[in-house]
Amino acid sequence: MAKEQTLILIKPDGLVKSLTGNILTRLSEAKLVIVGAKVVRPSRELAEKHYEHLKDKPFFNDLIDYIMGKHHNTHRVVAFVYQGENAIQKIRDIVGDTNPEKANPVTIRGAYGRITTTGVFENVVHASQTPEDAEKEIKLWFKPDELVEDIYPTKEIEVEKVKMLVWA
Ligand code: DAT
Ligand code: MG
Repeated sequence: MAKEQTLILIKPDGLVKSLTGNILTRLSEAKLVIVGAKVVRPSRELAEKHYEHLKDKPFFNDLIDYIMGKHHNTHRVVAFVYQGENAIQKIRDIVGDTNPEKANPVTIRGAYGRITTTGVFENVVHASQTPEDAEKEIKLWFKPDELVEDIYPTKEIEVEKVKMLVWA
């Protein structure tokens, strides 16, 4: 089997519950390699693109608010790209079912997730479901030079007059 990549997000509930260490320890059971990692403040645009496939669902707006941290008084998500053989399935097995109440209790979502009284699935982590999803998601959350492996084709572009923040 060829090497695969997968995007993992530690969602705001995972962060405010201080679960980062536990989650990374659990994910390390998959024996994969981390090729990208960063803390992100997700914009609404990024959140909506990430969950584009669910835009017609009744829970879409709540889902966007949740991933943007609005339910947890934060605006942080930690993003990782893991690489290795069969990475997507291996990680999904450790992460567990989408519905945290249905997830096996030994999985991350089963152990730490909950459904709020308003019906939001607070399931602690995101993990890509297919190679196509993984490619779309990794390209959304990471720039090519933020990964230590060249996993998708890149191109060089020349830019003029770019505004960017630098240290004052
Ligand atoms: P997954 O996150 O397991 O890949 P998904 O892509 O189908 O699942 O959905 C993305 C997120 O949307 C999921 O993590 C939680 C939320 N969600 C999915 N189905 C839901 C439902 N029936 N009610 C509330 N939230 C739901
Ligand atoms: Mg999904």
